Amino acid sequence: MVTAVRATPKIDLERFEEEGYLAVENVLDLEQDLAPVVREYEALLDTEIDRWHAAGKIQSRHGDLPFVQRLAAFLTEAGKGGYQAFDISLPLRSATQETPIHLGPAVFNMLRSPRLIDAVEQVVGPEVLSNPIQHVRIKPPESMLPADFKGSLVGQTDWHQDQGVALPEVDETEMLTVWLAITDATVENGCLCVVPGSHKRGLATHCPASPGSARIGLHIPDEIRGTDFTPVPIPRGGALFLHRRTMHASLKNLSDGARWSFDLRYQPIGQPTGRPWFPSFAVRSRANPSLEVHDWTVWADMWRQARARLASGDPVGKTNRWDGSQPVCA
Ligand SMILES: O=C(O)CCC(=O)C(=O)O
Ligand SMILES: [Fe+2]
Repeated sequence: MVTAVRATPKIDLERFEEEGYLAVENVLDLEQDLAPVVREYEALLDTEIDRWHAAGKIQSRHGDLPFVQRLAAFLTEAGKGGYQAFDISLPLRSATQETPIHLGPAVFNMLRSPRLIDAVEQVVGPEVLSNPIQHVRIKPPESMLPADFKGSLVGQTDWHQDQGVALPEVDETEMLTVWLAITDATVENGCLCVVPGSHKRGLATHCPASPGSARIGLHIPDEIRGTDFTPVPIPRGGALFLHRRTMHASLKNLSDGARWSFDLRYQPIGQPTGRPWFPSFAVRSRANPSLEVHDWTVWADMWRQARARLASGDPVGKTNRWDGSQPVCA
């Protein structure tokens, strides 16, 4: 069989620097990168449902449903805690030795996908670190989940800059957000929206949501953001590159299917990550290739060690710089 070798996506750096975002098509190989991730998560959903069912914490396995309906049915029964096992990161405050996290070979391969890293290298340079601020968001239709999922990883995301939700140590880090579409992301199913050029306006004040407000977490108030924004649909296998100061949010998933993405971050090796408790690793080093981590079990162990440290009560101070005391937050 002859496998077509597709050229590395050419990144329009000038445009990225001007607009603060760039849609990049065909970053992931659908067969080699994307399909294994989908299979890994289908198996994970089976495992999680078995685990919760065996513990008597859910009544049904929902075995006859397609993936996204099954996930929604499981989460509805399990509650918000049911999602943690799917994420590729840990909670900073409440981690215990038992806190689940998904650390699988298909996800690791995707993080290191050569085509993806070729594209990232054009922005970040030849020494590429995987920054540990990362999530998977498999968002079922809003109508399928109870209201208390609002503000969680499977709900709508409020306006923010990624620099604003990390510690100030990240301010000078050339961190690139890479948002990967596993399903087509459309206006209907809740693609991301950006404020073009907003990365040039500096770091905006972020406010914690006040209890009972319609906001859904740490967010940039509308007075600062303004009213203009651009939705950025991304076809499956494509990526949205975001500057760390580009204001962005997601729409709601009003479709009847899943809106599934991974948000990853990359940066030059040697700069602070903004999440010092979590492990980062060299994805590509032209200067010192021996630094690169190629084995998914090494990566998984790094996260398990981080979990053990957090579980042992290693003090986590503030995780971002905001306290809501700025007048605009009142
Ligand atoms: O997918 C989302 O809803 C939010 C993603 C995001 O904020 C990011 O990629 O930085
Ligand atoms: Fe973000």
